[in-house]
Amino acid sequence: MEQVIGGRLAAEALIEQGVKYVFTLSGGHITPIYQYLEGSPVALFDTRHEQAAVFMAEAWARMTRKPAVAMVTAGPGFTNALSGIANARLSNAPVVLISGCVGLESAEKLDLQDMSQLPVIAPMVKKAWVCHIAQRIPEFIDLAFRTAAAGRPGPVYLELPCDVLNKAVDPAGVKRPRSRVDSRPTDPEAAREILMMLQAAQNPVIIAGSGVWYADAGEALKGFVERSGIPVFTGNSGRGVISDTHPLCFESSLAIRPGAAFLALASADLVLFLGSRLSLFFLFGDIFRKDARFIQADIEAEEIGRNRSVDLGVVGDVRALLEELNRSIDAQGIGGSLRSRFQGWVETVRKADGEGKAPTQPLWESDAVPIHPLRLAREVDAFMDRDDDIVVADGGDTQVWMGMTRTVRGGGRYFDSGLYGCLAVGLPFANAAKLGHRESRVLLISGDGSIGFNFMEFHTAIRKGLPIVAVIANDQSWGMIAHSQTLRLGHSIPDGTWLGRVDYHRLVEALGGFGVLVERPEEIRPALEAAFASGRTACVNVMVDPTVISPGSVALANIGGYCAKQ
Ligand SMILES: Cc1ncc(C[n+]2csc(CCOP(=O)(O)OP(=O)(O)O)c2C)c(N)n1
Ligand SMILES: [Mg+2]
Repeated sequence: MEQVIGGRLAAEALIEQGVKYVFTLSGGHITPIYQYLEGSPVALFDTRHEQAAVFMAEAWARMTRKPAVAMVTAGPGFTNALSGIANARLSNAPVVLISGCVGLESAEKLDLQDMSQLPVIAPMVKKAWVCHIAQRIPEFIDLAFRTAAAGRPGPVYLELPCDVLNKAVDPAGVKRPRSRVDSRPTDPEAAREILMMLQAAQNPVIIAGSGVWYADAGEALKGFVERSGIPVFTGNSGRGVISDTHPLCFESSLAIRPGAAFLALASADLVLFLGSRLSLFFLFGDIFRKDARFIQADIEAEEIGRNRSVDLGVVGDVRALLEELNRSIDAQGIGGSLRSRFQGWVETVRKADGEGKAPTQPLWESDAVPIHPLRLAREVDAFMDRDDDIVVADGGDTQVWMGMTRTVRGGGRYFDSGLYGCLAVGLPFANAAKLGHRESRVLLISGDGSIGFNFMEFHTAIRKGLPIVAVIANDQSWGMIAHSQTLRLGHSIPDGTWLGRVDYHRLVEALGGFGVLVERPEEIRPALEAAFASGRTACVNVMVDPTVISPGSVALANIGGYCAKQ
């Protein structure tokens, strides 16, 4: 029988998994896989930096809620991918990173691009493997996909040495498994207990995190919120699982967001914490009352109880739990009494929402020159008003301002770096969003510092025909760090925080895109219109006030508990 090489087995396994894109940057060690993907149903999507390839895979995985593949070459290709993997880990994105490496036979011979890759990445991923046997490559690829998606999703790593990829083997001995588990277990007893606790509560809140999005539980959540009349907040990849425009949704759970979040979270007597984590974004749990009844549901048992003890922990699929809650409310006929019980509380939260937004209103409407960054965020939010619009935010203060402002109308429609806070995600995330949603408008708002890391992804967008619009909030500095230094030291340290004026829009024009400069607030909307109308990859370079300090900078100035001004 005709022999096949390992690279072909890898390519065929990716095709078999139904992969649409492999996000990648080339290298000799992975050419045996490229060779068999060329012309196949799996497209090679090549970026200008391996980090960008992994960020694209992260965004793709977060959008589709399925494993997404990044492929990099041995040594430097691998090390360039690491920041992306760390980001995917903290955002629970099921990224399958496939890396080449030197041949098994040349270990320790001083071969090109040699390094010991597995021990570096093993602690960063759910699981890491080297496949030593060419015939077993399809099994390992199946294992990688299964593991990335199982339980709480997250990145995995598969290393394929180049001599394994080049090895010719008899295809008769190859197993080609494709296994999927799709059971959604929950405990019906838990739903009954939750309803009993709710019937004794006065001021409950629901917090919906990325687990709600990954479990595709948006509809079930909406049904539960409408049945029970409990105010809901969303966080991280959970943003949009219920629309911010829903009358019972009070937008982001971040306390720095103008609105009701701070009051509601700090005064709730019962918290239903669904598929979320008690991270810094909840002051490690301290934002809640100590005596609040705390119910936490998560797919991962180890997550329950992190940073605070719980009154009820439910391990399982959050959609199954919400569906069970909805069934029980209907069966017991208690929806009406729950809704009237919490009606007054909802009014209190609604009032807090209005009062919480009032001080920010003049800043959202500011006519100041240089432009107030909140005015820019508001213009972006108002312009991107279609249900299927996608907004990506990257940067320090820029990301905070946008997070304080964005109205998210659906799941998978708003992306930022998340808890890892890795600057540079913007262009790769936006490119992935446009690639997956050609019919939707995709806008990136990025800090001027952040746009620099992966700037050549403008070129990727242009080459691949992705007409994204990138708005740069240009404060000519690493603003968040400058501001936190000002708060902490009384001044910012220019070496390390000041970048100066750069005509980013002209750089994008030089690459073949559309560029426009904006210096006055009334120019923002026409510039956005022109950028989208151009049908090209566009850069709107907006000069904003470098002196305005976001609440994120205030938090950063106090990081680690240090807050004394010297
Ligand atoms: C990869 C990476 N490097 C450094 C940092 C530290 N950092 C956090 S915010 C920030 C400044 C970001 O500047 P810019 O993108 O211009 O946004 P701005 O704060 O000015 O709005 C820096 C350097 C980080 N989070 N990630
Ligand atoms: Mg900046």
